[in-house]
Amino acid sequence: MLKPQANSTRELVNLDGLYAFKVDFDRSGHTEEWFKSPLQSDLEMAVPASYNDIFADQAIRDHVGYVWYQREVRVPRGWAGERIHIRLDSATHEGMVYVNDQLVAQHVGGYMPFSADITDVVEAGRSFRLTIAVNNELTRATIPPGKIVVTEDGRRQQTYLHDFYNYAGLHRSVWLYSTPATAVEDITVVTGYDGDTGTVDYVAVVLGEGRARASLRNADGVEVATAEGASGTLSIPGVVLWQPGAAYLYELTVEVLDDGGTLRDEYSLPVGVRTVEVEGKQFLINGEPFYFTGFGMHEDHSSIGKGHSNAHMVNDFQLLAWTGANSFRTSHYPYAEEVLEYADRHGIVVINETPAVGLHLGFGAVFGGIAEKTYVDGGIDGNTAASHRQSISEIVARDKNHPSVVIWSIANEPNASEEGAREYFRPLAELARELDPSRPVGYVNVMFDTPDKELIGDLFDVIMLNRYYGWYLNNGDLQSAEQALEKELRAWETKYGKPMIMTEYGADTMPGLHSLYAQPWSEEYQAGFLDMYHRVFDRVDAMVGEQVWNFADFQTSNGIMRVDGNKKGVFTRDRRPKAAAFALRSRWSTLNNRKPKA
Ligand code: GCB
Repeated sequence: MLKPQANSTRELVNLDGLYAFKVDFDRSGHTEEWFKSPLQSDLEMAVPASYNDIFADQAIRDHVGYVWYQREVRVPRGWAGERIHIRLDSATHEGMVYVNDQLVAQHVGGYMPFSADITDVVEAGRSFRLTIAVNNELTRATIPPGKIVVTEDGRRQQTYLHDFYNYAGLHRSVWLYSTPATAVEDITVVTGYDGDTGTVDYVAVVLGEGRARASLRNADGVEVATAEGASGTLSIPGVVLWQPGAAYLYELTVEVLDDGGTLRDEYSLPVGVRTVEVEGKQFLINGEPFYFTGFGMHEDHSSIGKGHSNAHMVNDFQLLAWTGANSFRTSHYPYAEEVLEYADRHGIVVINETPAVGLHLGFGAVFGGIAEKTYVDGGIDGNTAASHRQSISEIVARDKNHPSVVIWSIANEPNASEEGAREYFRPLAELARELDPSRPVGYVNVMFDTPDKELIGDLFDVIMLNRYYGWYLNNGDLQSAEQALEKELRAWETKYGKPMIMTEYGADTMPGLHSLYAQPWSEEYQAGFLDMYHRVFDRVDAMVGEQVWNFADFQTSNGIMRVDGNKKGVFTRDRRPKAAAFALRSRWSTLNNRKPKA
């Protein structure tokens, strides 16, 4: 799936800004056909942003169902004869797009782009009414799953088993773009090298009749390789590899020409030449053992919620660099494409995660309900699996060409010990491998599913663990926590002998709370907790990475475990450092992608 771009054959118009906005409180928007006329509402809403924290209105914040966005859009007059498309970079969790009176696209899955060819319903030089209905509902058939409960007085409430607030709306950009009739529809690249010769295998999907050719330019804009055809291999003598911390990008251009040699379409893609492999207990990037440092993150900021903002993104990447982090995980959903593009350009390594979080119905007890069995009809069943397959297919389709992405994480903390887990996960692991044989695949394991109980690790290439010894277990006793952690990590190492990454470890911390003692919630406790984990990681061979939970404090749903959200951030929600940030900076700044010796 190619991101729209402007070039000599394609045009692109950004549709971000203010939209008329109406909340569909009594779910009448579709029956009353709100898309057929101007929305009757005084509210306006900014795109991109979550709408929940924008209005000082509890009913809007808690609304379960559709909200409607609307604006006028003018099609540039020069677009006659082109194919015209509308694209939403995301609509969380379902988007229905109307052009004037007509439904042109519908998509479920809140963190992925979708588009529609609207050539037949719009006209160059004329304007149209764009209406977008966005639904925030999560059910057992969606990824992530959730459940809507109805209170005795008839209010619908959204429940879910994941620890971040269910922000909704148009979180990413909206675009109008043109493509020629003969067009490059998709490109897949896989890179490698032999000695100092790099290879870029490319496969382009071309719509319409034409002759395709490919060329590759280096970072100075000098052409270094060419090939004829819609697929082939480009060879780069004296290749400069894409390395963690030292990104280098070539530019691949695929062109389509007609019989007379006239250019019909072109599309350019940044390409980093690098390899990723698992060998024994090591994780190799370009054949060298790589040690992950960094965080699990969230797309989360005050006011805008999960809305993408380039200013916040750059600031977050600067703070990653400041701590010396070389990687992060897109916990617990795919982030905006701009984030991966930035990581590509700056040599940051990414564990890219689907939105499959909360697939453990035993967690009901933790989130204020009851513990249920997971793999039963009406629970995590065939309907959930169908959406999960869609999530995996879409994340690979969108992100397969990013050199920064080195692992697909297909789920966070699913139930991996209950009967049914293998049956559920085997086809999903196979699907991920089939869609992308070039990258390791993993899932992230929850603390209840210890090596003696866990049933699915052999289906994956890497073992990714979230552990909270010293917080949810052994709270306040880092000595016992250290022993328990080491014992468990050694058991994993013995069981699978695969590379292991700690994808979450962290302690809730109140900024400004200090203590001489091992006092949970204090800044010193958080720093001491992380230190303890690092001592253990440095002693266990198979550990190939550490990603602290979390980069920054973030918003969650209400609950007895959270005071205005999750406070395990090393930075506060407004990105001020806690003491642990300085401790991490001093450890990570000296590592240079290598594990320290114990
Ligand atoms: C976890 C989850 C993460 C939570 C975290 C916590 O295991 O993966 O989403 O936020 O624990 O702080 O409880």
